[in-house]
Amino acid sequence: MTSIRNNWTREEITSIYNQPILELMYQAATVHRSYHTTGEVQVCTLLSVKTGGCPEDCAYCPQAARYHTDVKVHKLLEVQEVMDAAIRAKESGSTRFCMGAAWREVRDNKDFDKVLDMVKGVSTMGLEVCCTLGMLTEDQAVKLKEAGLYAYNHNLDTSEEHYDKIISTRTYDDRLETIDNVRKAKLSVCSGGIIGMGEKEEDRIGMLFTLSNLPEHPESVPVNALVPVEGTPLEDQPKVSVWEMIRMIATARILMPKAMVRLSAGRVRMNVEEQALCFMAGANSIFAGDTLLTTPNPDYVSDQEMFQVLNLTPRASYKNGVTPVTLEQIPSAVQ
Ligand code: SAM
Ligand code: DTB
Ligand code: SF4
Repeated sequence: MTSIRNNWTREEITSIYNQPILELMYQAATVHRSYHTTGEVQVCTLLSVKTGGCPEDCAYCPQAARYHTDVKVHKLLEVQEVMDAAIRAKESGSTRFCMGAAWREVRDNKDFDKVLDMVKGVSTMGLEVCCTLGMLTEDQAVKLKEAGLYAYNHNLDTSEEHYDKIISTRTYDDRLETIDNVRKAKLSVCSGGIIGMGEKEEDRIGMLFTLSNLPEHPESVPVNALVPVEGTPLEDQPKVSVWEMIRMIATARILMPKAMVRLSAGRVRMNVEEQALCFMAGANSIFAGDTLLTTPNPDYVSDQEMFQVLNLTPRASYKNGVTPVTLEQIPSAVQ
């Protein structure tokens, strides 16, 4: 087994990334096999619990209030609606349920209390519960943990150098600080990014450099291909090729061997053969369900067919040994 390292240099990452593609895939597949069960894929479901109207200016995002997109703005869902969606996700085979909110940051208000109730409810269903709610303080991260949250998603999205070309309303350091707060609360960290936003190859390498040199690697690394949405500044970006996705996934796999590398947004524009190459290159997680947060994703039937053709098996929840929370374990303050 290769060792886990947090001292990768840009030069090392560049030479891994730029290997001939078949060599890169072979190296990544070898690392993958020594750390994970081949053919096992984690199936996650996303739910947008608060949609649109976001004050941030992320150039890729259909939910930013300042861009005129077709996204239907929706206030925070009711706890029961979320519970029903989680039951459907579980019945369709997902083991992780991720709730997303179009917020800049979490505020200590009634909406946050409602999200804590959602987390409390979903975590007792045996699903790994994840949230992505924007910036968090350590105190808020602890409250989420106490409510039964398993993981928190907070993407770096791109390199530090490219960041201000994509977002001006927050900084890279803000992002890193939230990730640190999530770690301090002993939550599992999910952090990755998007390719296809006009960044250079050095930016993709730069993002992997930051992720793989965090004091602890994220347990999940989502690799998203930009979904260009009409009305956003990035609406006309060309489609990323499968080879670019493979290079990102394979390099992430080699740098962060234990992480779940998630083939995230963009699957809707990939055929089964292309997705197979991504699994070969070390991807071992997907989002299932016909919508991501607001944009389309492959439907249930086509994913079922893909799992059969590629002999993939869904990964069980809490496989790393952490057991699900039960109601008895939740401190009374949040019950
Ligand atoms: N507002 C919170 C935040 O920004 O952290 C949580 C929700 S935000 C929609 C979660 C992630 O979705 C972003 O960090 C970005 O990586 C991804 N995302 C948003 N729009 C996307 C798009 N058009 N294509 C690909 N990924 C996208
Ligand atoms: C992640 O990295 N990708 C997901 C999840 N984490 C939250 C979100 C993808 C969103 C794609 C655009 C949309 O559907 O709105
Ligand atoms: Fe808001 Fe998140 Fe979209 Fe940025 S990515 S506009 S913070 S919802």
